[in-house]
Amino acid sequence: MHVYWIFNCLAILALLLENEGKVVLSEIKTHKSLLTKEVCAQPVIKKGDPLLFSKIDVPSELLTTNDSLTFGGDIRMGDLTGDGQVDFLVYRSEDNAHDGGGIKPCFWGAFTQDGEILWQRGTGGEQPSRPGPVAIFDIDQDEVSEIITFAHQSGVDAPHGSLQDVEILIMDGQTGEVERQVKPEIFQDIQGKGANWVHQRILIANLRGQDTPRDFVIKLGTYVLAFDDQLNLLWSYQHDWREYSRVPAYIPSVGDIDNDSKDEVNGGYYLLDDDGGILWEEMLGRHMDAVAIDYWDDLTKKRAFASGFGHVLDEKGNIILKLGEEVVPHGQELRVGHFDSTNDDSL
Ligand SMILES: [Ca+2]
Ligand SMILES: [Ca+2]
Ligand SMILES: [Ca+2]
Ligand SMILES: [Ca+2]
Repeated sequence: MHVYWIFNCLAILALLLENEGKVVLSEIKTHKSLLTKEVCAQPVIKKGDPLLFSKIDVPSELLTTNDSLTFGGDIRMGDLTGDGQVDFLVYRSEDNAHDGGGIKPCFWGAFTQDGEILWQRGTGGEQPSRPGPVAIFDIDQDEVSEIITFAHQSGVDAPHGSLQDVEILIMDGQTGEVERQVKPEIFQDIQGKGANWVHQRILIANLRGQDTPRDFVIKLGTYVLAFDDQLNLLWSYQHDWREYSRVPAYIPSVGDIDNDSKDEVNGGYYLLDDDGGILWEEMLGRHMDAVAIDYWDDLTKKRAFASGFGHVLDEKGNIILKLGEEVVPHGQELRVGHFDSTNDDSL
């Protein structure tokens, strides 16, 4: 499914998928500009075409206008009301970050599929230029989703590219009320710039081997931080790679690679144990844009995938596959899938 955020309308495009002879239609919303009147009047649907199902306007109260553009912001999806139906959260950020990155959210607005506003918090804000640190997840397992988010502190003066004016909030998804609020001491020391500073995503993880994930990991420039559901800092990791094209993955990945029911963190140049210990570190190849932890050659063990020069490694750093620079000179997005059914006997 492809999701786009286009000014004041949510656009979700889905594909018609052939599934054992049946056509499966995923839920579809689309922006009006993507659908011509002719298509509306007489749709000609071909396999693989996106198809309009319905359209949801972002409630006007949740929009802002800047430089003659009116927009909602970046978006997250999740069941905020606990009724089993997906809801939406738009957020915008202070522009006090490199390249307008979304690292300092200052506005959040939640609404349902029917366009009913659930709540809003904050004001103003810019369209985040990259996906920022906002996640929807039931992190305390009370069957209601929370919003885990960084938040700009408007009354705090801080240098450009610094986290000194940022705190972490856990908000009730249904009401937007702040349940927990922490300004980690380590934020005083963290600042960044350039391409490696504009990607901040909260990665939900199970670092403590609980029944369900109740922790999260986030990469902030050269740091990786891990928090529990009480916003305690579990551990931090820092590396020294800073040069463009020679830095670890913009966004790490989490997964249980050593079968201890706890998640490890793959950054492409490093693999961190669930407690933040270093399992391996190596500058494997340039442009280590994307990584994953998933099954590859053995259905009992996951592997670390790394886009830079096309690597697959085990938890000890042994290279299982290396495609090399000639084949993968700039490995950008990486996905792991099961495409070759002829290998089924070996898996
Ligand atoms: Ca809902
Ligand atoms: Ca909850
Ligand atoms: Ca593990
Ligand atoms: Ca482990």
